[in-house]
Amino acid sequence: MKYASSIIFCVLFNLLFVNIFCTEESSEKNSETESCGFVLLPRDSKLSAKEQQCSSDIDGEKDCGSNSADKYLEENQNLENKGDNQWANTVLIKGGKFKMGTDKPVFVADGEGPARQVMIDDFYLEAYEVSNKNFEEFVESTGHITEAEKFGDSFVLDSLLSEEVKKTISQAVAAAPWWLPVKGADWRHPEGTDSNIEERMDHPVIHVSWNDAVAYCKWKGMRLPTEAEWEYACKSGLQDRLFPWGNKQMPQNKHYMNIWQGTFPTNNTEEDGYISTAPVTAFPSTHFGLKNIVGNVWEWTEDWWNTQHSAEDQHNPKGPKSGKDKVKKGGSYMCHKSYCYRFRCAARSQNTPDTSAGNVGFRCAASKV
Ligand SMILES: *[C@@H]1O[C@H](CO)[C@@H](O)[C@H](O)[C@H]1NC(C)=O
Ligand SMILES: [Ca+2]
Ligand SMILES: [Ca+2]
Repeated sequence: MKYASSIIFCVLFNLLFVNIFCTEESSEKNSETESCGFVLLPRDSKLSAKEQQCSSDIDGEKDCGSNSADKYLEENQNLENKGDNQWANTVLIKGGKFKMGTDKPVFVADGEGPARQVMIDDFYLEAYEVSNKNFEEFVESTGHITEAEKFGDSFVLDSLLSEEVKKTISQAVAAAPWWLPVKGADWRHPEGTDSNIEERMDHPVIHVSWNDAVAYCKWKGMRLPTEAEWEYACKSGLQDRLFPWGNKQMPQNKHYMNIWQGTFPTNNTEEDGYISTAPVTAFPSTHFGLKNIVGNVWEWTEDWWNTQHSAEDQHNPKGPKSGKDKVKKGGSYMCHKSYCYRFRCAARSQNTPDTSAGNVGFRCAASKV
């Protein structure tokens, strides 16, 4: 019972969280999964309650055999295996069949299920999230102006802001008051005008919208991965596992990704070494040679968001023809199992294509011709 209620509670709480960007549109929406009506729930009581109720361990399953996850990850790196690939730091993901989604969804309303058989063709995927350095090259060569720069603000986690910047902010996101719309926050100024990226050129670029991500990938002669490709890459050829290395969040009690340790949103104990973003090269590579595919920053995918999926077999599915939100995958440094257990490969979330925030980035893909 405790398990069931904690799941339900987490679902509710997470709906609050994932929908924070659309508070203005709440009146237009009516279905539960899309609604931002959850902003009406009092948040204070939820916070303390979820900490108690959502803490039960839902890893649930045995890990992937007795082999060390480390060994599995390191032995199978194929970063060197570039083949006929023209892009640096890109891996060839050999296609195959896999189970997309899960029949054991944590967040039913997110459309994590049902599990369905999906066939993926060979494709290329960048081994790393796109870094500030990469993005700077793009901006210097194209003059691209990001949507955060056009709008003049972007969302930043409150605890990362200076007191000076905090003082200037009068509004917060009702359902998620730790998100603050910060004037002047953009990819070069991740925490607003008094911040910069000088020491973070190897960190993932943030405050980039889906539209910005598409422009970058086009410039590289690439594209965003489909959700199916992304998830196939994340699952590393494993059947029905939570993470790229198996089912344990922390094999051998070691950190394999940049997420949140401590109590969200008040106390980040930084046990994995990072309070915010980590370099795109941090943490072990997955079986397919990818870094930070889960954690660090969320990654935009090509697909429009919906939560109803056919259980039929599919070949290179591309999601719905149209929609309002785009799918993002992998979770971020802000995710804690207690409220955003979305650093699992099958987990998903969404934002409008013009949304930007301090925990969303991307990596590019390309078809194998
Ligand atoms: C944060 O959590 C850690 C570990 O539980 C604790 O030792 C520390 O005192 C907490 N810090 C704050 C500011 O609450
Ligand atoms: Ca961290
Ligand atoms: Ca990531």
